[in-house]
Amino acid sequence: MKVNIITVPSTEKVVLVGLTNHHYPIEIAKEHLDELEFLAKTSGARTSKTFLQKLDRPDRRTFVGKGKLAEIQVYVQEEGIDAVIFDDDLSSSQVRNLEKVLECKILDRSLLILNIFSLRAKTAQSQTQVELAQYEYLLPRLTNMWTHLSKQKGGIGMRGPGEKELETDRRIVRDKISLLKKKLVKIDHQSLTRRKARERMVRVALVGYTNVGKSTLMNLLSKTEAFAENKLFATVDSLVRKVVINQIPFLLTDTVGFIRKLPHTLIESFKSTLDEIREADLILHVVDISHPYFEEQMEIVQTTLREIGIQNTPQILIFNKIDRINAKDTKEHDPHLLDLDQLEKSYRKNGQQDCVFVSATDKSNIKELKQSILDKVKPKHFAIYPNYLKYGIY
Ligand SMILES: Nc1nc2c(ncn2[C@@H]2O[C@H](COP(=O)(O)OP(=O)(O)OP(=O)(O)O)[C@@H](O)[C@H]2O)c(=O)[nH]1
Ligand SMILES: [Mg+2]
Repeated sequence: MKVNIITVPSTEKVVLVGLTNHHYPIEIAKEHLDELEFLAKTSGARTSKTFLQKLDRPDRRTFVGKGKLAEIQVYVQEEGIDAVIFDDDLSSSQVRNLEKVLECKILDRSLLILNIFSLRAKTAQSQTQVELAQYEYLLPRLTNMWTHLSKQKGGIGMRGPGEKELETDRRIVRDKISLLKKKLVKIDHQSLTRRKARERMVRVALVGYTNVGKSTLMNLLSKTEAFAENKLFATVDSLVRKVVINQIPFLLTDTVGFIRKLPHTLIESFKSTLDEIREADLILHVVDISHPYFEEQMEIVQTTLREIGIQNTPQILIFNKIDRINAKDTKEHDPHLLDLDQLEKSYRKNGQQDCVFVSATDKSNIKELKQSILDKVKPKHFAIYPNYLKYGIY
């Protein structure tokens, strides 16, 4: 059996639904929906319309209120919409209720992210990790997802939703989960051996929100071709390259980007990929400074790092894409944008000693970036190889 949790083929027309309230004022809620639209586009779908409702908390039965639901229903029917995507996680009963009214595919942000990850995963390791995350997502929702999925092409089966079948399917999914976990242990063991076999070298990891330019910087620093693209989650597997600056070698890792509301099952099952970050001696936290909400993105990255158990690894903050805020027309567009000197001062004042402002595409300030990486890597390198220092090899 292969679970093919709802996918979004490129031909599909979708609508997006989110809430605004005192947690998410209208500006922020709109930005979240913009990001959801970018996720949908990355999945290959076309967004026809977005709906935003002012509601303190999601309606227990249908996420949005009755009136809004009726409005969405009319639109879905008139425009022949294929799927409705909600910005927050839906419970299984919400999915069922919404499906009854809207009569089309119902997805939430987590499912969409899982979908993108499964399209992007290239290695056996990341494919297994994503598949595990999908089954883990599915298991608690199986009761009602069953009807949901069984109506759709690529669902997990085509039989009716009788209790007995449901029990059988729960068992099948549980068996599958334990099988995948076993498979992952084996793969993890191999990659651990590989990591151990690497030369003892200082390890540096590129970390950041998705689409900030991590892979572009990786390419620049290591002169390789990591896959970079203006889509979310271009990178799902990690890539490790040896980089040498002024004769000091170190290993640089480029890995999966973070995003708000990253499904927990994904964090769990990507544990071994995230080990690359956990084992790093230095974190390069890349920020897209041209993004209007870059500070919220930074916060999400720091929270996710804490969630995966990374607290004290030294960091360099790399503010990337300065070409976009230097560009005159962007400034006119976004008058609140930013005096870089001011920003640097305020970060230093807040105890962040190392920050660099760069553009990976027009290669500005890359020399400064390399110098600040070197300043951090050098002492660690000589701590591993003290004799080199003693004999004055460098
Ligand atoms: N204007 C501008 N664009 C940049 C810069 N750096 C990267 N980009 C663009 O930003 C987009 C995303 O770059 P990636 O390097 O794929 O970003 P990433 O952080 O690896 O993204 P994920 O792997 O999806 O998490 C691409 O279209 C890049 O060309 C920069 O300094 N300036
Ligand atoms: Mg990338």
